Amino acid sequence: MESGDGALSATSLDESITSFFTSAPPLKESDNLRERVMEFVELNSTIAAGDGGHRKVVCVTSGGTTVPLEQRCVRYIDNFSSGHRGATSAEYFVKAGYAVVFLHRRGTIMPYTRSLPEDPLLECLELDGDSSIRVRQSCSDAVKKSISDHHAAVAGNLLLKLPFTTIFEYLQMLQIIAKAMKPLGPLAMFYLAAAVSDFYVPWQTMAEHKIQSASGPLDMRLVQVPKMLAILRKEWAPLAFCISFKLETDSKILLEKADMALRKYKMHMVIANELLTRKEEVTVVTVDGKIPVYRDKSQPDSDVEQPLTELIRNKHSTYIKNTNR
Ligand code: 9Z3
Repeated sequence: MESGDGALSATSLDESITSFFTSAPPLKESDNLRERVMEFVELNSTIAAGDGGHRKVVCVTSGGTTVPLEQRCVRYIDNFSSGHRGATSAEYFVKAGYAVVFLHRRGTIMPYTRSLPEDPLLECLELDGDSSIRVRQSCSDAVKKSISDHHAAVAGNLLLKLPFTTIFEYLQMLQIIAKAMKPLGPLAMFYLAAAVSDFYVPWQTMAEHKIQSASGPLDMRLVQVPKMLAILRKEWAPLAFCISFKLETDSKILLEKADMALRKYKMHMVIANELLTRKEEVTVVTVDGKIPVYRDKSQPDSDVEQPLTELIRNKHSTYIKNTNR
């Protein structure tokens, strides 16, 4: 059943969530994933942070989810996201002392690789005689920095990288991560930058084999992906600080849609961004008002994620203080 604005009523939403999870192909190695996340969370929850409290943990989601059209998938629908927002933000959160669960689309930009060329293996390495390999001088500084920052993050238990491809994997993994982070209460944060499919083909109605073009035009029914933000806030991790992103290409509807998402899913913040300007500016939408955040254009290597994550960290700290009172 749909309410006036095209949204599902609470009961229908519950039903569509149950139906999504029961019909999704089971996540491979889900027990192993749960154990790894729980271990990461537990370990970090015992570590004291500089501010006198315990270490905060953020789940950063990054990259787009795919919607398979066939069970033995040859074709799929994709959602645009290079992974730049998520990877860059993850680096800043680690630098600020957060432990980061990085739930990312396989093959998209990873933390600490931004300053490397597109094909680092072939572009940064060269043969040194017949049996040795060395780093090209031109790449040397960038490679050293990437390796040492990445090593420090992983060795310090500040970065756990978990890849997904499909919408089924993404939502099942998000549920596992959120439930594992629930005991952290307000110290947990969700920074949901992944571009999540709005429509999917339910597994049981999906063709098993490659769809044949000889059968004529393709007629296929896509079902709405239930919005998991509501259940994340209500059940999976009710005390966590939750930030979702709203992407539009039409600036006229962007802020209104972000405001709707904030209220409807009870997010603490919605970050509104437009596809073309997303690297220059975003607007942080909260119940107290809208804050524009810009990249510092006077600095050639600057990015919008630096001021954005700084603002978010401050809001998160205030939230923790207010929640613990
Ligand atoms: C975003 O809006 C991200 O900022 C971008 C980042 C995907 C634009 P890049 O990875 O781009 O740096 O290339 N992510 C959320 C998009 C999304 O699917 N939001 C949903 C919606 O708009 C709400 S959960 O309905």
